[in-house]
Amino acid sequence: MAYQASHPVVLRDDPRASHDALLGLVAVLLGLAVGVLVFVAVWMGDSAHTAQQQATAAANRAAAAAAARPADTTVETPSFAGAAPANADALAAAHKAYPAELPALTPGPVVSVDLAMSHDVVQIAPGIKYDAWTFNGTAPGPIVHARLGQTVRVTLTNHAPMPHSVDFHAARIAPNVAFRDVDPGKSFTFSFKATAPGVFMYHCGTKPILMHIANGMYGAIVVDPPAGTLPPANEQYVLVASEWYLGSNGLKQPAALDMTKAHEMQPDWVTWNGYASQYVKHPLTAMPGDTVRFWVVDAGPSLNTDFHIVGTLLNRAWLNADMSQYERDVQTALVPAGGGGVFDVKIDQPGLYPVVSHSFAAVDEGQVGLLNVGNVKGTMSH
Ligand SMILES: [Cu+2]
Repeated sequence: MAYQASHPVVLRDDPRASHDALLGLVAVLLGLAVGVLVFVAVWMGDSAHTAQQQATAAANRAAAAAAARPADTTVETPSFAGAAPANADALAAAHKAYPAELPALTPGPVVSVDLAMSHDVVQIAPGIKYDAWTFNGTAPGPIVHARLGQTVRVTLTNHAPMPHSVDFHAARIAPNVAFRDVDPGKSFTFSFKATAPGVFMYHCGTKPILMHIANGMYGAIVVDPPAGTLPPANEQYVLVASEWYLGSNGLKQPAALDMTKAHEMQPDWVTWNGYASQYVKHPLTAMPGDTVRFWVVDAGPSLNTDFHIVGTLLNRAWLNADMSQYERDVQTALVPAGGGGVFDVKIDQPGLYPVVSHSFAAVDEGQVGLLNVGNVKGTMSH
């Protein structure tokens, strides 16, 4: 894989730099004051000993004053979690939710996937703008759906001002060839055969990969096992979990990535399909007694998802998207960063069932949606 020569650096105000400069200035001024004291003492005929005592006393007072100052409480990476404009509720209602429905299969031996890579401002929560890097203009990129044995032909076109690439976890292929960087203005096509069923992540693999994934370059590919081998499902939804690390609140100007927060794994927002809580306002739907299948990918870049649906159990859990076997009646299933899982629920009682990561910090940061069973009215009180 070609390494990128240079990367944009997110410039951050460094409060310590100005703090240090101020300390330096105080030190110089103190030094001057001491010098003047010494000069005046000598000039007045006082002994050098007295001047020294006075200078020492002045220095001691300065040190005591410095020690008495409150500790430096400047936060280098403030959290912007939960930032919201006054009309957030109206914006959430007007937001067009990312379509979570599993798209139809493509007939024939080849599934063609066109991925245009570009830099776009996206919304990641009501009123929160983010300078994203995307596949086809959205984060996550398009959901790809293939059948085991089909050939997936991927065409990348780079409209961005820097190299990007794509890494499909569903592929068995030499990554130095297929996942290579594509320069700005260039196109590149590669193909792989879908040799394992499940749900898999795809993402930009250009270094630093943390930066490219955190900025929005990821998506999901579902590979169906042979027809008739899975229990039938009435509804099928694809959910991609991801974290967002913001350098500003994103209210007026789009926020850019804060790499320090990304390294510290301290997100501001965690989302299903790229937008905080979008399926609370625009719930996923099912009817009582339906089998609902969730194809879940955790795009990270770094945090796992603890998949859980409040008010039910996962009737079937194909953990790690191993479609050869499933566990029954699972309460919470781990979907690791860079991994996937497939989960069936069958809910008989009408109601609103929250779909969450049971790592509840993530819920507070937006990783929650609702499954509305039976078209009930209202919303969750919690
Ligand atoms: Cu990239």
